[in-house]
Amino acid sequence: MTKIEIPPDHPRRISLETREKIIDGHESHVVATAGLLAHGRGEAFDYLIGERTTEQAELAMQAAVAALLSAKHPVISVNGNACSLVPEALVELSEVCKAPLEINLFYYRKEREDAIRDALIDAGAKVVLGTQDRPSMNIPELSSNRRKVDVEGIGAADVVLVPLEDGDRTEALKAIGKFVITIDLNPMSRTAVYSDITIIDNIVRALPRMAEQAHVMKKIPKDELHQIVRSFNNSENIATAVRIIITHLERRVKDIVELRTKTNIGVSEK
Ligand code: PTJ
Repeated sequence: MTKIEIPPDHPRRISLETREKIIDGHESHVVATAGLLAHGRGEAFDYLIGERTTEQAELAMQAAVAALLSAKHPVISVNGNACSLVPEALVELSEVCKAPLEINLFYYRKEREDAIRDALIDAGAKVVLGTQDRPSMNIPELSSNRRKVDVEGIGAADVVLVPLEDGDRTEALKAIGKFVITIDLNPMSRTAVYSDITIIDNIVRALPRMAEQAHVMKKIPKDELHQIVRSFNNSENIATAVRIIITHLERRVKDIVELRTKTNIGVSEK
């Protein structure tokens, strides 16, 4: 497969490099074919929020890290897209928060499970839960492949981080009493709406930042961490994220009109 050379000064360099990672992940069976489409949807929403981490997302990340650090049994669920984009950050966050990584796939194929496990081990993971040779149980509320979870992982967890999810499982995890954290660029997705903490940001920016925050926040006493989680309001968080998109779009419209006026684009000679 011929790789494209992305010029260092290309204005969309980061976005194109991230796209290459997803394509590579697809070629090595880490990413499902549907994962390519899910990534495209994420790209579109990232464009709408201005391809940056907002202050609001930073607050949501803080609350999420506080929840992971203060949990009795936190777990990080890993799918193909998350593994292809941020394997090292997943391992780092897992280690700092003592939250095991569990592979949990919507489009299950044994070769995908093996490829994801190998990629996580290459990134430094010592233990990977959720593989077929491990004891499993079913989430009764769910009919998809994601029903099957590791008994020592999501099965026993009180707090679960589920990045880039489909909505059904978030609802099912909530129905069995888990505290659910998600990372989803779409503030209107069912996952975003049903989670306890929704980080509306690109996983490529959010996960490394959360690992960084976890190194600092692990020194905070547990009761203060609980307080950070309790004072976080996810309804306000989601509403603010939608308003940020609206404001960003209004600014973009102004910029576009100004640019076209200045450069005379679209002014035809009559
Ligand atoms: O690896 P599998 O088999 O478990 O499948 C994983 C996918 C992602 C294909 C599966 O969970 C799926 O179909 O998900 P959805 O329903 O398409 O939802 C994915 C959500 O993630 C959408 O709301 C996207 O906007 C969002 N998203 C995509 N890329 C990113 C993202 N959010 C944050 N960062 C991204 N890079």
